[in-house]
Amino acid sequence: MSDIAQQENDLLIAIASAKDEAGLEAVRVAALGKSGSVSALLKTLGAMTPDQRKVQGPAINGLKDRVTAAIAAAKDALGAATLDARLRTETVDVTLPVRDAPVEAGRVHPISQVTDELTAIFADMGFAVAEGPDIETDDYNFTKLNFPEGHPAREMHDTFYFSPKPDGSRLLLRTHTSPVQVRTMLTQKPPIRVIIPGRTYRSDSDQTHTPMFHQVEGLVIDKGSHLGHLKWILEEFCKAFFEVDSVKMRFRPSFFPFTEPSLEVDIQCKRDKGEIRFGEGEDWLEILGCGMVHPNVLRNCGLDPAEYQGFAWGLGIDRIAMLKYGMNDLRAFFEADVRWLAHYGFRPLDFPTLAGGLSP
Ligand code: 2U9
Repeated sequence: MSDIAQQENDLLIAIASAKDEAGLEAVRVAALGKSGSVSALLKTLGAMTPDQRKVQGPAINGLKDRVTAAIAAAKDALGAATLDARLRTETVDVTLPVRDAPVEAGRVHPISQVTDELTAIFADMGFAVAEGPDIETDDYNFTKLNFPEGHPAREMHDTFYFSPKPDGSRLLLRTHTSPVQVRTMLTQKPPIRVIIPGRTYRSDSDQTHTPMFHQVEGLVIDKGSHLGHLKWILEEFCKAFFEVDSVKMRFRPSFFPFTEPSLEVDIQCKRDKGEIRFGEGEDWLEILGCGMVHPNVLRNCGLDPAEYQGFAWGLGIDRIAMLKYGMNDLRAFFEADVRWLAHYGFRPLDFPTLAGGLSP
């Protein structure tokens, strides 16, 4: 056997006997590396005569090509065997608990949670959600709602005004979500059943007031709607929201420019060591305001009070969130402290529904 044939034989045996990829790599370096045996043979070509090179060139290059191909094939085979071995030994325990994903770590703010809860309750009664701009005109925020020019009720709202325009008119940050009802009446034909949750603004700040706060207001306009309907809706809402079987409600006369008659509503509760429980007890807690839509407001919004009647109500979302979930300082709602949110926030996938339960 020639030297070249002998070397090929030895190398093919070494390649076939390599037990793993590291062993195979050692054979490759010993044959094809810079100081490898095949590389050494290739280097001898330079010192040969042209006739010798004609014979030895193809023989040595053929050796190099066959050894290279054999190493590549062995590498593929060893790789497949390694993968097989890993697949046989590595197992996944599908019964292990899932690690916290970002969606699990994040928390829903109590205001968003309570807004979702009350939207679910009113949607179940057939109400749609309406929205409108935070920046409003004096006309939609006050005039159409029967606040006469210079009326003290305008001052009571502690309004944030923008600088006057050249014509003297001033835009403002809406002081209630009521302008959205005005916009709804001006653009939709009755029957109307809407709720409007949203941001509202008044220049006021202490433990129970923040310059920006959240309201939800409701409006029903139809032929023949009356206070009995309103009382039923509010009672059903309170039972569903506070998750109790019965609530006692007390309706007291009040005044709002946009409703006549106007009423303030208390619900029965029990105060116990700083905790409030609903559906029991002998105490009363004011929860919302309501009334029949004032005929002037209906007329201002293009409706004939002889044909259509309506009722409306309004309540503070922040306040009912504090009551339901036992938070006592409203300012913490807006400080964006993730530790507070981790404590008081809600899990994002526990979306409130009437069927599945409102609160976790
Ligand atoms: C239209 C007609 C009537 C909405 C109403 C109240 C009574 C009310 C307050 C509760 C606490 C606001 O967040 S709060 O300070 N709201 O008492 N809101 S009736 O009445 C309307 C609204 C729009 C066109």
